Amino acid sequence: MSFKDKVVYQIYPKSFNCTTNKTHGDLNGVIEKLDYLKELGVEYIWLTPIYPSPMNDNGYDVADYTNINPDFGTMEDFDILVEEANKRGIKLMLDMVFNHTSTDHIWFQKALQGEKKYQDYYIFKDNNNSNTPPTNWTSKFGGNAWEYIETLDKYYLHLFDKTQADLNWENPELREEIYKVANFWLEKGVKGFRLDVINLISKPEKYEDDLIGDGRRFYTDGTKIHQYLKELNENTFGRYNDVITVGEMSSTTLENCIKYSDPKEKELSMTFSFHHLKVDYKDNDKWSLKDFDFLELKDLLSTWQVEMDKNNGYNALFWCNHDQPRAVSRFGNDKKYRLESAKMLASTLHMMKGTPYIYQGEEIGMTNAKYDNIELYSDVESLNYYEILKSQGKTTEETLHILNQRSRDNSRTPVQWNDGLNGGFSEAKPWLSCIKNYKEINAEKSLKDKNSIFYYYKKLIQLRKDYEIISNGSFDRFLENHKSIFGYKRKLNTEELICLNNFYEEEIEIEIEELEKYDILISNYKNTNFKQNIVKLRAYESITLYKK
Ligand code: TEU
Repeated sequence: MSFKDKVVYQIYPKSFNCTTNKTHGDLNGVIEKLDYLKELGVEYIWLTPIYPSPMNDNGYDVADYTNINPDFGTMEDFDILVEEANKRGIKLMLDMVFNHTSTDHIWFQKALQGEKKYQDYYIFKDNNNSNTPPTNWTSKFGGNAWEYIETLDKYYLHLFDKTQADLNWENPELREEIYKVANFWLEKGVKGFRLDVINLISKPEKYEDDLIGDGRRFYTDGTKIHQYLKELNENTFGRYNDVITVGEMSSTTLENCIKYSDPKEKELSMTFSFHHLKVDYKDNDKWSLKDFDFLELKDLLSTWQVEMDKNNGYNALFWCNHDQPRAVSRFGNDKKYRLESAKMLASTLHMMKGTPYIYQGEEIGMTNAKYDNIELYSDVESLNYYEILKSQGKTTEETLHILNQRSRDNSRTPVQWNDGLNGGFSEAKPWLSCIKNYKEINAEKSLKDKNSIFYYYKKLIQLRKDYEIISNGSFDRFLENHKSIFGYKRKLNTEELICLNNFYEEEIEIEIEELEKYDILISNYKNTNFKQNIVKLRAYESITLYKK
């Protein structure tokens, strides 16, 4: 089954659409918007976790893998969602959080009560009267990665929040439990999985302090990771020929991603990697700001395009998700050139080889929340880092300025459906405040305007289905060292495609040989500015040329 001409839409249910006038979205809210998604043309939706959870990390702290969080609805609602989506040619992908569970999970609760069987599902280490954590590793959300349990006189590992305990994949019994979970959902008609931080599941044999880093080098792409993925594949989704999988790979390498996604390795269909989304981290630190390094961005994306292709790997393509700030606010201009830059970013990504992912609201050009008060933030990571940054001596103002750009809440705000109360999300006050610009930026308005970002995405999605060169052509760097244009060429037999994207305001002229032989496949300005062999690119202009 080929999925390479299809596009995935990511839904963060808590913020997508509410049908009960509560503070958060629900599964019926997704059902209600299926026609909207069909109109857009996406053929998969990925739902971030919908399982029972204390929601300390908005569902990534799973308390029960095979049920539905009552806040989102019932199992019956879920079955109806699968059925209704199917009717519209849309398949469902679920988020599988297999690196850790919530500490509310029955397995962890039994471990706490002293049951050895369940202690071995997690990573517990004896205190041995030392009263210091087993290693100095830091949690991804700040602070030490070990939590002490007095009644057991043991520590357990949590690479994320302290209510997210890491699972012990060394234990075959645990692995069997995980297969059961995956098979449960496959039997329900789920056609894809997004595997949360899956490259962190293989922990080292020996636990030691990291004297040069935060510990990640000991557990990222760990020694048994490929073996675990092969076994997971063989025992679950590998038994189907129409199920796709994408692994979220934290701080990974190209070599590993090639292996994760090479079909002959029988691991996963594709991988998310994040190097291109760190080009604005000063000294590789998320909480330290700098302007994005455009040449580095181009080089990273191009290298992954070329190398994955050459070696039989396959990329998932994305700018946005629920952990990232909005791309239009980050790499574009979310004020004067919001329309142009949102479309330009869309073309840059959608003309590449790989499977594009659209994160809810991206298709209407939603912006960062940029809350000006810490009270408005909700994310556990943001709240932790607010304290950490302040304790390092930053002022409240400086700290908020950083959160304005880096907080995961920037993209978790309710989807802006119309210009009514709370952007049409709910009549109740949403769990996370709506961005005030919903009167200007909303789906209803986008649907009425043929020139909107929505219809631009719709066209990109259709082009991928109509032109094999987009899903299958080779990728060649073009204008590699240009300081404001991201250009590349794609080739398939005699066909050729040239994608030109101006990432800045300043007008630029580019020479294209035999320009007259090309047609314009898509562009974000009404008229083009061609003179003989010269293409003039205005602020954030994007043009894709095509030759048979
Ligand atoms: O995210 C993994 C992850 O490490 C990052 O995206 C992280 O949020 C960021 O680097 C911190 O700066 C996944 C999920 O997408 C995320 O929402 C969860 O919080 C996390 O795993 C834990 O399950």
